[in-house]
Amino acid sequence: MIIEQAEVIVTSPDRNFVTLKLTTDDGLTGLGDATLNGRELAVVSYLKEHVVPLLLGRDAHRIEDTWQFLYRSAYWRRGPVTMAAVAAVDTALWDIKGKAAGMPVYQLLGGASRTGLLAYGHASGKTTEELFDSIRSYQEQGYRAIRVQTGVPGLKSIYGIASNATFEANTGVRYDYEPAQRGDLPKEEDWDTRSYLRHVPTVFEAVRNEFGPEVPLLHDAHHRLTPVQAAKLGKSLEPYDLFWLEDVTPAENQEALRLVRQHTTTPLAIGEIFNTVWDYQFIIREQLIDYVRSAVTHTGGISHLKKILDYAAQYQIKSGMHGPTDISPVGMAAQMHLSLAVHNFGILEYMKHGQKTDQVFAQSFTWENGMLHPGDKPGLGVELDTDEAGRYPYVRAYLPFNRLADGTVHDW
Ligand code: GCO
Ligand code: MG
Repeated sequence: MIIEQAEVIVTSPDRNFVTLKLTTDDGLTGLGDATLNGRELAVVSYLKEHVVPLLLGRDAHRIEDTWQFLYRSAYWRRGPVTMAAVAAVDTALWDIKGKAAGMPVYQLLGGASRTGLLAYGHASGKTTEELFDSIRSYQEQGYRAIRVQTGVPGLKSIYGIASNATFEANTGVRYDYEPAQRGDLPKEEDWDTRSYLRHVPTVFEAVRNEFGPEVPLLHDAHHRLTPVQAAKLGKSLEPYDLFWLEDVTPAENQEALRLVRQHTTTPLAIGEIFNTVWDYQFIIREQLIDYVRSAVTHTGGISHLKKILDYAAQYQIKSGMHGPTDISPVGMAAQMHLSLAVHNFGILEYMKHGQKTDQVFAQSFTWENGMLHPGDKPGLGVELDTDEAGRYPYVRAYLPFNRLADGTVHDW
């Protein structure tokens, strides 16, 4: 079980993905996702230049020791680039251990705590009519829980809404599937908080009237509000009984959530851009959130996210792992195994990848009646077809950014 080979594979079937592939002297392979949307090549270089040389010759069984070694020996701790690189190594080692044991990774994490994983999909529409069609189509695909993102009158383009047909035809990309746009420069979007705060509650009222009280609804404010604006939004959405309201304030300031929490009983989710337990230390201890949004890919892997979730469990806080298209099939598989095993699972985001991606990554998870299951193949259950991956070289892509009407850059 000595690591003999470590390859960093970059491929861009429907979007960019970075995958670490480890091979041991007895021929076992393990995969880890290291995709950091819009900054992919920084992680490639971190892995290739600084991590791969440290891995060769190490015992692949020593997952915790390798994690601690990579985290502590760098001296420069934390940060999305470092933690995505550490995550890829950790995930690949769990994959290898599962294969060595002949067991799916969830068995090594304590076994299944449930039969399947509730997952939510992304409905969106510029108008209420388009939104309703989108919600219906997600329900037809079996989704039981649905995230609702809406256009705002006066704003041209906004986070989470499908691009228009012309854009889609020109680029082959639908915006609700992929916010990162291929091209040399990031796309500029516009933002107006007052219009947004006025409009969103009216949309949720319309959705509840049309689809009834049962369906779990979610919404992502994507870091754009001040604490008092966030509190106001949470309060105004209370009648519509959201499953969660996500990322209401910019994530750096954990204390902002105190004010939000004092004013609303709408459940709060945060953390997709956090990368260690230290980012959660205060908000979990003070019980300021209800769901941990971290993905395995961006939080140091299965080992570290499990520690965050065990800490969160003491406060009845549940998992709500980040599962957009920029988490690769390897990252999604890793978080399905972890989600199946931990007691405090809440929900999993599941956006579905494109066809080309599914050809590059052979997967063994199942999706039935709105529930995911990682499957029972040894390890993570994902294999990468390197020939197929080689057909799609890296394409530069950026996430968009926001400007207010007067030209000021705003949080995206
Ligand atoms: C979500 C996220 C994504 C992010 C994207 C950035 O809730 O799924 O907010 O849409 O914007 O993953 O890379
Ligand atoms: Mg989000």
